[in-house]
Amino acid sequence: MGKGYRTDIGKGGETQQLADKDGTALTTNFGLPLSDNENSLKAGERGPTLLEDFILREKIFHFDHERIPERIVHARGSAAHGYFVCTDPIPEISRASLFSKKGKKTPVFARFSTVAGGAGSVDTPRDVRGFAVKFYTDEGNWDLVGNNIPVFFIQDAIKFPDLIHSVKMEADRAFPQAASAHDTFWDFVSLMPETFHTLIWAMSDRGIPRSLRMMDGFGVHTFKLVNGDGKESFVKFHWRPKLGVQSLIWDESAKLQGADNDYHRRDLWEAIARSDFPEWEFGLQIFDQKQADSLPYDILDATKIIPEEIVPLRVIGRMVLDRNPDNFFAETEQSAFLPSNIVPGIDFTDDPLLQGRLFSYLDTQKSRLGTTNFHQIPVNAPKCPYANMQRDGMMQTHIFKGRANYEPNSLDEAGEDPGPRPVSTGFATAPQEVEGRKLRVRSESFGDFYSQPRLYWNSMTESEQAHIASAMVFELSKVSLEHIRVRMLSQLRVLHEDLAKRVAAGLGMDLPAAAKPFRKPLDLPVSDALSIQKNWHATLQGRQVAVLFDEGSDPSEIEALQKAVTTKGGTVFTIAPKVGGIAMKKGVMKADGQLAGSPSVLFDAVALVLTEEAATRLSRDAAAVGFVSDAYAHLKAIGANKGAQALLDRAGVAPDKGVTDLAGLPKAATARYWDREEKIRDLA
Ligand code: HDE
Repeated sequence: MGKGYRTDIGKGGETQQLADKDGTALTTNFGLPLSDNENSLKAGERGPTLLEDFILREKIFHFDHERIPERIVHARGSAAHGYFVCTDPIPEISRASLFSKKGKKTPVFARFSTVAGGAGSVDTPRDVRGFAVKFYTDEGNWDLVGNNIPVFFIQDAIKFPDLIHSVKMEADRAFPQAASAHDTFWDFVSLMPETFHTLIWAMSDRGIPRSLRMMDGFGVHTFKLVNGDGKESFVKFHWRPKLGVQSLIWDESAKLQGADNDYHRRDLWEAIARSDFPEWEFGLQIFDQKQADSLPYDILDATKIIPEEIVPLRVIGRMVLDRNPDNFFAETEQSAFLPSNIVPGIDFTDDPLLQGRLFSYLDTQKSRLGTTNFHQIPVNAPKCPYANMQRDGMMQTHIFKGRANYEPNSLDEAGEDPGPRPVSTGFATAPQEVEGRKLRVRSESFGDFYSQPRLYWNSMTESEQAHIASAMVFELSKVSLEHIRVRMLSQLRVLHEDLAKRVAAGLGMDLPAAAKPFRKPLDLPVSDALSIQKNWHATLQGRQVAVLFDEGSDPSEIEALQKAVTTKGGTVFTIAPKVGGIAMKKGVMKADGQLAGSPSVLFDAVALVLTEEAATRLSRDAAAVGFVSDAYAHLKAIGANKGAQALLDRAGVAPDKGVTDLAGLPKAATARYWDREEKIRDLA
């Protein structure tokens, strides 16, 4: 019987686990040591509980208030600590201290999120992903609160509440959760063509990332960089994952929602726990006013990208996430990101979406974290000294000394501490000429809604185009009001006739007349940088191979595969019908997972190491057949030994480049087999 095992409950706590000899004493919140954590105070052994029981009341009172309001958007998130290191200093462009020296390290906290779902919702819906990074610089916190898609749905902050109301669960019925495939979202977007650029990104494979470690990040808005002489440049911020961008197949992402609700959260946590640290390059697109004026769109419009072929990325640093949070609530949940947190050397532009965000994020923290002192929560506090005359408020934890809570003061003349004062090197807004009439309008330079989504469509591979068209068919098929579908089709005709035709055919609807655009779309030059498939990293790093085995399997075949995969940076997860131990050709082997609970959607490639007998037996098991047929349908590499043939046949696997013997699997597992798709799925 283990230490502290209790057999005799009910006598008043004398059999509890005790910390008398070692360990930490259990106390109330005010330090009173407790002798019993099992029983409330009662009038008589079976009698009513007494109001006097302050210990019970304190415990329940605290528990009752454990939850705080979740974020109104981006509620579902996962985060990690790490660092940013400058690899190419840019003092001639920005005086920001974190970019000043090669090798300079700045601690960071990064939080990734979905947008629409609640805090407990699934990790793999079709959605934009948040990509928020807090840099704890030596001149204050800089929060780059971005997304994995470089553009946003709307141009002006005043439309944000409407956009979010439309995409979240519908107001009367409270469904669907974490999904854009419903009437109100498509009603809104079909009426607002400025949404189309972000919409086509979200409908593409970018909307269903394989892993948080395999997503781009973007600052979205144009910002300013300012050097020590006050010279300004425009900039767009980019994060590029070391593992390359990878995405799921839609059917896979839908199945993952059942197989592992925490698929992305677990993947991030486990990678860091095994020291396989996620990493991104930090790149800048730097340009000046002249270049900005030469573009056929407005750099203040957050629905536009500047293709990398026009302004290339200059990589100046990298971010490594190397530490999981110690406590989810204290750190991830209470982290507060503010686009208004900038540092000397970085400044805002007049992008009307950004300008609205500068208010919203500060404001929302008061309702979420309950106090104006949320900056004192450790994850939010700067790591450099900070001091001002802000005082008091709920949950004040600083004990300020002296009388200097106003400025200017002359208390130093009386020998008292005068407190902090402004410094000449402190932040100064980049001066800018502003004149004009007060107007509630949208600039005409923001008026082209179709050219860039068309550019995106034209830049995709055939397979990526098929995914976009099919995603739109899927989503619009869930729209019950026909006039919304018709309106969307008429809009798609302006975006691209081919896309409109394919979506109409997929829905089984006639093409309506085309919408009348405010400005006729341009045919912009294709940007290969936008395609995931054209930029695929053929690597095993970060990828996981599942190995299915059963009675009689040869352990040496599994070991050889394990070695080949791990030496190339991949990981292996073994699966068998039972986890407790399987009698192998030689000895007994325990699996990491049980077959029914470890479907192939969780892995990047699968291996079958089976005897003929086991393969025949497993051909009658739906979990085994589904394991193989799903891997095939999700365009994954399948490696099999000779014995496994019966299971391959039963699962309908036809030979192609992605179906190989065990020796060929480590190489095959670096890819997905897009060509296979037309053989197994009707795409739009
Ligand atoms: Fe946000 N957004 N947003 N957003 N956003 C929030 O702030 C808002 C926008 C983004 O991990 C909220 O602290 C407005 C663009 C991320 O904690 C809220 C507008 C981009 C996160 C808010 C936008 C983002 C948020 C909710 C239109 C990419 C999660 C909780 C003007 C550049 C941060 C919170 C985290 C969170 C408002 C548009 C990214 C309500 C008003 C564009 C990554 O303040």
